[in-house]
Amino acid sequence: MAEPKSYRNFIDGEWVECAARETFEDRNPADRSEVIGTFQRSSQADVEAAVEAARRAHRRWRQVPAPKRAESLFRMGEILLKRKEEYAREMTRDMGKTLKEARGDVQEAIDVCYYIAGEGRRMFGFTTPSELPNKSCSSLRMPVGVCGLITPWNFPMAIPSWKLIPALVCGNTVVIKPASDAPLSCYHLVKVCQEVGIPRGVVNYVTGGGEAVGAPLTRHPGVSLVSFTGSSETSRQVNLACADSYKRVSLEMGGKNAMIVLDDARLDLAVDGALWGAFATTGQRCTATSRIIVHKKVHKEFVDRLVERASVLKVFAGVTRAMRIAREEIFGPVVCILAADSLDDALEIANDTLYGLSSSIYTQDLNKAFVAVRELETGITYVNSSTIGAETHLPFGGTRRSGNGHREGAAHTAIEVFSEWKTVYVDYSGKLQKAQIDNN
Ligand code: UN1
Repeated sequence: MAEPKSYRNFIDGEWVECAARETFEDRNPADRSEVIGTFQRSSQADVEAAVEAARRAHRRWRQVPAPKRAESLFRMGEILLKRKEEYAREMTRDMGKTLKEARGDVQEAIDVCYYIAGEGRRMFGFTTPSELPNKSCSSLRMPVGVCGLITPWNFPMAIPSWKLIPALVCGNTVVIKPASDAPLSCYHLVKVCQEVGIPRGVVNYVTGGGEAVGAPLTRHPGVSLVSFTGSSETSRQVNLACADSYKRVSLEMGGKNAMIVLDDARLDLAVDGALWGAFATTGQRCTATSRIIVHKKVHKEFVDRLVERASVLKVFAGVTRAMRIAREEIFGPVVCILAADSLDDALEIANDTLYGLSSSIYTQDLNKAFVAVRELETGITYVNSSTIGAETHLPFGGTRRSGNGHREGAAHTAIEVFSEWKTVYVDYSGKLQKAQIDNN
């Protein structure tokens, strides 16, 4: 067993102890006797130092041309690729997902780096004709400022990368607080930022609890944007704190994701998808399949097949939509099966939830698949595939209590989250021209 290491905060380019000089232990969830490391138990004073450093660094970082910022992010992808195995192994010890899935988590961060590196040379704005002669109109993307990033334990490298990398390419500086249950993968990500030469103060890493570190970050007047992934209840508190100080806030919350299996579905495929969607990462994904809505004609056969394959696991069949198990997010390897009479009935059941993150439908009928894509009120819909496995270059996020209208991942929509529009009018007529007046 390796000696537990002592990990520090990263503030203004230095690895420092927290002001209170207190630490907490990060233990291996598969073997609680293994201490992976001690991390700083930070508080408001550390948040303040980190925000101050980020504010100072922002003045310079925003002036670095975006293609240059992006080159550093590309190099981060190269380093992560080289260390994929090492970081995946450490992630497994840190938060318990299988090695194969941990590799996928690191890969997701690599994909984000490569994709966003290209954004450095895109980040498109718009030009449009003016209503007046000899005048140009355009709009540019500007950074938002200091971003407070608060990330969960279940995708401990992927989700920090969804937020950190787009924030940086847009010219923002950040203070990142990883989940206390799994702070190590985010530490690695921040180390790599340092290694590729991202200037001091641009990326700050502060560990500690939600109340002690997360809350002051959401309240701090020097923070312009908060991006949070976690439960709907904590998101509500984050949202309220951000409202007080007029911050932009992007929230990624839970799900109660439904998979519909119609009577013409390939059941072998649907059973494979159900097992993967419900039980991968032991169901600890916000995209996990937690309701399977099966057409009554194939209900018995589907349940038999699924139960046979999942016999070592617990499967809850014969559920009705009013039951708590069919309504509340469990975030564990639990799935419930509901019966439906028709596509319309299945869609109604699927939409009968407070959440709206992911959904899926298994059918061989293209017409029904497209109807489902249109009618399922979720941010993501899969056809003939389970509810998990989003790719980083497409918008990620949900409707209702799964999100607040933003889409992260690393898609162009992440650039929307982390940039501010500046509209520029250039009048080269050499005289005073009045919009809405002179041309009417
Ligand atoms: C999450 O569940 O919190 O789509 C994120 C997926 C992964 C990301 C999940 N790429 O399942």
